[in-house]
Amino acid sequence: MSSFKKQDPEIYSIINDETIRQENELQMIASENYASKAVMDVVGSVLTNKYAEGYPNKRYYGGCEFVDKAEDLAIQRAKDLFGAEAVNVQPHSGAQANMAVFLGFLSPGDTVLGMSLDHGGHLSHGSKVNFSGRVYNSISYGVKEDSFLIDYDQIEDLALKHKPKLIIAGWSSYPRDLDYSKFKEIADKSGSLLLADIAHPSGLIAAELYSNPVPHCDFVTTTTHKTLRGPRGGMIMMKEEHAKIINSRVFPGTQGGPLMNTIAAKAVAFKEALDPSFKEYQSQVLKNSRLLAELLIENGFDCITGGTDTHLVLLDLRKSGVTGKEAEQALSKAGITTNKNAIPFDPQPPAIASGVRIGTPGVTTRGMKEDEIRIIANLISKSVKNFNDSNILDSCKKEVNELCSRFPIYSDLID
Ligand code: DSN
Repeated sequence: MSSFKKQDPEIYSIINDETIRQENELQMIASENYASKAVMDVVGSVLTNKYAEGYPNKRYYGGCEFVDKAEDLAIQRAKDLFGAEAVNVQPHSGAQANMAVFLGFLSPGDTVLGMSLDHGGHLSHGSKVNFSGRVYNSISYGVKEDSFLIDYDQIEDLALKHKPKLIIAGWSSYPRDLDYSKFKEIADKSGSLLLADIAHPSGLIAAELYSNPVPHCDFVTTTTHKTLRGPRGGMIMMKEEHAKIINSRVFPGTQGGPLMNTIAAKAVAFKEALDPSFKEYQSQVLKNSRLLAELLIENGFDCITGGTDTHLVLLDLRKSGVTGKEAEQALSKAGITTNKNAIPFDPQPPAIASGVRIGTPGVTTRGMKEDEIRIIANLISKSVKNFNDSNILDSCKKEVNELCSRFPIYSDLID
């Protein structure tokens, strides 16, 4: 990094500050992780200079002989990782991956059935403020009010009533496994195509610790930077029969030049994920999140669904007298980065929210295990319960800094 310190001291200093923040604080946003130095090096490589519109061996630019190999490797490794028939590694993000599916198989005004954002879905699954809910007729399913578990009967009723062209199985804040075979059964009954968005659990799926939707779905989209721990980006897996249309809707349908540096970094991350150590990592992510949920419940908090099958815990703060916003701010002052999150049937608006989403992928990448999760659970409890007490939050922050110093991650990148 020092190569540009003199040239642009302002940006240099901003990156240095951010590196210090990531090093000294506990990153517990469920959708974040710490990518390996190999992944980050490749993102910052000369591949960023290369235009490669098109696909391997069918490009609109010369000089693609090396980037072609990188893209082929990324595709092959993704197939090996998830058992997919066909893969497109070019989407710049998960939302763009979803957009390519919509553009490929739906016409404006067609009906799509996805999980409501309020109940843990994602913006690009039909939210009215997103292209998916503006261009298409979006219908939402949710969770049951008593258990906060997905209501498959409701999905079936809605599917049979509205005959959606596409059903989406996927979430950004639902802590439980999904029954993809049930989704497939419903999609078959209503004559719908089925898309699984595995942006959050894809790392767990690669490690065979969460159900794999690939055998059941027409399309499976994911981001590559959450539990999968690669560079920021997206990917689409699909049945071979859909590959031609999907490829043409990614490029030229929704994107121009692919980010070849990011695609090569995806290949690096997939190689890391194929290594047996990745399975151990994901298994620890799960042990950590389950223990965290258990300890927070022991400390008097409610967790949505009473626990987790994933890398995240969704705290329900309604009975704690603290809003999600207040909890997020208090945790931030204590050096623990999380995000306020709506809970299902939330009485608060999204900008305040009654929940906080807490994920274990980042701290587990740093090597933290059960002993450290015990410390973290206490720090979270203390911070949220004393959200207005700056002395207590300061002392929690000291403990967080001390804990982080025992599990360095990017310390050699700090100036
Ligand atoms: N924004 C991501 C998340 O935090 O879950 C989803 O795209």
